[in-house]
Amino acid sequence: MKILLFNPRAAKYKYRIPNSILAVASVLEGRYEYIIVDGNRETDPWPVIEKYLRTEQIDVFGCTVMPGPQLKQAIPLTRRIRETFPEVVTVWGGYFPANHPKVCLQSGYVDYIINGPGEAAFPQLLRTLENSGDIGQVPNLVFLRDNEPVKTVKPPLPDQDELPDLPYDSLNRFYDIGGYLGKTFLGNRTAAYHSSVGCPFTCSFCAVVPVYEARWKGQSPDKIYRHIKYLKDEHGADAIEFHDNNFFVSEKRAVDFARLIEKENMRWWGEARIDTMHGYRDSSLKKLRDAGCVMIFFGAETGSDEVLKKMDKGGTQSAGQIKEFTARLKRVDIIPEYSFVLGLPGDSPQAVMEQIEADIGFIKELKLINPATEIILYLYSPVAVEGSELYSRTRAAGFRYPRTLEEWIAPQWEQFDLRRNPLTPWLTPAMVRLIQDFETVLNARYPTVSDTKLSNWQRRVVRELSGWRYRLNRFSHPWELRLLQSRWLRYRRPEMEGF
Ligand code: B12
Repeated sequence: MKILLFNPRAAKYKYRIPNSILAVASVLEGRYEYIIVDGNRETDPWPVIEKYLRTEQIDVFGCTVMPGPQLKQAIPLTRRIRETFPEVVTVWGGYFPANHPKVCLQSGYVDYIINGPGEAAFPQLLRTLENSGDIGQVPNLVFLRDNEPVKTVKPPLPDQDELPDLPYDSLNRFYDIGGYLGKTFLGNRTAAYHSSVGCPFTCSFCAVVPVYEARWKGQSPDKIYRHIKYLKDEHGADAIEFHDNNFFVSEKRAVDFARLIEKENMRWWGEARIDTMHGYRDSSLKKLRDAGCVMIFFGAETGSDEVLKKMDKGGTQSAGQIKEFTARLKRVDIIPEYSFVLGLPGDSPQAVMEQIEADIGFIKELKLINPATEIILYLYSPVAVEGSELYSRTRAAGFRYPRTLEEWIAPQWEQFDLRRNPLTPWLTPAMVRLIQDFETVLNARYPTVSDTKLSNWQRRVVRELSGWRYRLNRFSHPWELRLLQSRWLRYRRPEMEGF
C-alpha cells in the first residue's frame, strides 16, 4: 500500500514542523511507501496532490485536521479526491474529526477516523484493509456501520520512549527542514517539538479531554534531548516550541530535561498548569530559567473560583494562587502567558456581563503584579465534553454544532473555531464587543513581546495613545487603536498564528 499524508494549511502561519503527520510517518518508515504534502508550504496543494494520485498508485489519503482554517483545505480537498479518485481510501486524524466523528463520516468522503494516537492504529488499519480483516479490531478508530459511528477500543497510551524516532530525513526529501525553523522572539531558527500526549486534567472547555480522557504520557528527558540536539546540530535550530498540551506535568522530567539542554544555550517555551508549577520548588523554576525556558503558556481561564469549578478545572487552581504564582514567575524572570476563556453561560445576561467585567478587572490586577504577563483572550467555544455540567448547560441553552462539513467552513463557524465568536445563544453582540474592544486596548497598552517586528518607539506610541482608555476602562469603539494595529503595526496575535 502507498500512502499520501497531508497537513492542511493553518492560516498565515509561519511554517512549523508538521508533527502530526510526521508522527504518523514514523510508523510507516520502512514498512509502507508514503508521500508528504504540507499545505503550509504549497500555494495550492490540489495540483500537487492530484499529480501524486494520478501517477503514484496511492491507496490511502491520510489527512490531519484541527478546527479552524485547516478545515478550509481539508474538507474541499478530501471531497474532491472522493469525486476524482473514488478508489482511494480516506483517513482523517486529529482533534477535529476525533471530536466530531459523525459529521465527518456521514459526509460520505471520510472513510475512517483515527481517534487519538495513530502510531498503533494506523498501521493496523492498513494491514486490516490489505487483508480484508475485521475493522472493528483496529484500536482508536471510528467508522460507520448502518450510517452510525462505531468507536473501537482505546488502548492505554503507549510508552513514548518506545515509539520510533521522527523521520526528519524523510520529511527533508519533500520539504527543506530549514524552512520549518522560523524566526520568533525565542530565536532565529525555532523548532517545534511534541514530547508528550494528552493531559491528566478534564477541563470541560478543552478538546483534548474527549480524546485523551485525563491520560498523559511523556518521553524521557534523554529522548527529548536527543531529538533537540539533532535539530540543533543538523539543522541549526536555536530555540524550541514544545507543542505538548501539558509539558510540565512532572517536575522531575522538566528539571532533568533542563539539566540536559542547559549547555546548548537554546531558548524554549511550553504549556503547563498554574497549580502544577506553583508546586515546583524555587530551585526548579530557577533551573528551568537558567536552561533557557523564557516563557510558559498557562490556562488561567478566569479570576473567579466559582467559574473555575464550573469549568471542571480541577486541581488546586484559584484566583489567589494565580496572583501568587504570577509574582513568583516575575522573581525568576519567566514570562507567564495566560489564556482566559470568557463568556461562559450564566444565570442571566447581567451575570454573564458582570463575569466578563470581573475577568477584565482581574487581568488588569495581574498586569500590575507582573507587567510582562502575556494575555490571550478566548471566547468560550463549546467542546462536547459529554457529562460535564458546562456542556449540558450549553446544550440546554440551545447550542448546536453544524450538521454538515460544508456548514463548518461557513464564515461564522470559522470565527467559532478561532474562538472569536462562538455563536453561543447567551452571548450578546455587546458582550463580544466589550471583550474584543478590551483586547484591542490591552494589546495597545501592552503589545505582545512575541511580535518581534515592533520597534520600541512603535510600542511607546501605542502605549501612550491607549493609556487613558486602559486606566479609565473606556474600551468602547477603540477605532484609533484598531487602525494603528491593523495598518501601522500589522499586529500579530500568537494564538492565531503561533509565534
Ligand atoms: C501546532 C498547533 C497549531 C499550529 C498549526 C500546526 C499545523 N498543523 O500546521 C498553529 C499555531 C497554527 C495552531 C493554530 C490554531 N490552533 Co492549534 N494546536 C497545535 C498543537 C499545539 C500541536 C499539534 C501537534 O503537532 N500535535 C502533535 C501531534 C503528534 O499530535 P496530534 O496532532 O494529536 O496527532 C496524533 C493523533 O491525533 C493522530 N493523528 C493526527 N492527525 C492524523 C492524521 C492521520 C492520517 C493519522 C493516521 C493519524 C493522525 O496521530 C498523531 C500521532 O499520534 C495542538 C495541541 C496538541 N498538543 O496537539 C493545538 C490544537 C490542535 N490547536 C487548537 C486550536 C483551537 C487552534 C486555533 C483554532 C486557535 C485559535 N483560536 O486561533 C488555531 C487555528 C488557526 C489556524 N491557524 O489554523 C486546539 C484544537 C481544539 C479543538 N477544538 O479541537 C488544540 C488541541 C489546542 C488546545 N489544547 O485546545 N495550532
